[in-house]
Amino acid sequence: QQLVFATNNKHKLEEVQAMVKGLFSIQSLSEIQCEVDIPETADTFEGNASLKSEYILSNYARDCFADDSGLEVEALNGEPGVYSARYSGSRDMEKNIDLLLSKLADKTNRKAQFRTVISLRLGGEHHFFEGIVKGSITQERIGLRGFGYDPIFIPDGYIKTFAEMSADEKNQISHRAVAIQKLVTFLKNR
Ligand code: ITT
Repeated sequence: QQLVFATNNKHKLEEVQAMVKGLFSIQSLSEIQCEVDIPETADTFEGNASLKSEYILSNYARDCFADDSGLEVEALNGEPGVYSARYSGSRDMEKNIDLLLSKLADKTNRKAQFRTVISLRLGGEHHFFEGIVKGSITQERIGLRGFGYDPIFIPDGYIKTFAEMSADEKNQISHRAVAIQKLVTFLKNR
């Protein structure tokens, strides 16, 4: 089984490649010579994941999946949510994290969750898989690994951020791991 993974995010690609090793094989967008930044104009994770997978299906006629994800902060009514990649208006994660921490500065409720929605296009069918990990937002950045909001997110039951974990450790418990596990189970049962 070979699936195209419709992402331009090399961190997502690395994480998912490690998770599905030996189970199925992934082709990246660069491997199919796709250089486009697929437009994400929807206002839900499902909508954006669906746009990304649909682009590959209609332009390359390939079975594929896409991951749309983000951080949802309770005290900010779910922000940054689908706007996680461009919360400050640019893709600069330093600015995005600064903005988030400043909006939370006077808040005692630091609860948040990461959410991933995967859209799978397989043999003309369309399926979604969701993964959520609950946790809390730190006062400042801690740790140098991972990507995105990892330095400010501590998953429930842990005392360190995703950015302090090894890739293996994050890949055991992350939102993306939960969604990919559901995808793997689905593919196994076919
Ligand atoms: P593709 O759309 O090409 O897959 P992207 O980076 O634009 O890549 P999203 O639209 O799904 O991905 O934006 C998600 C943003 O949420 C991402 O840029 C990160 O800032 C953040 N994010 C997603 N998963 C994360 C994770 O596991 N750890 C930390 N931050 C994450």
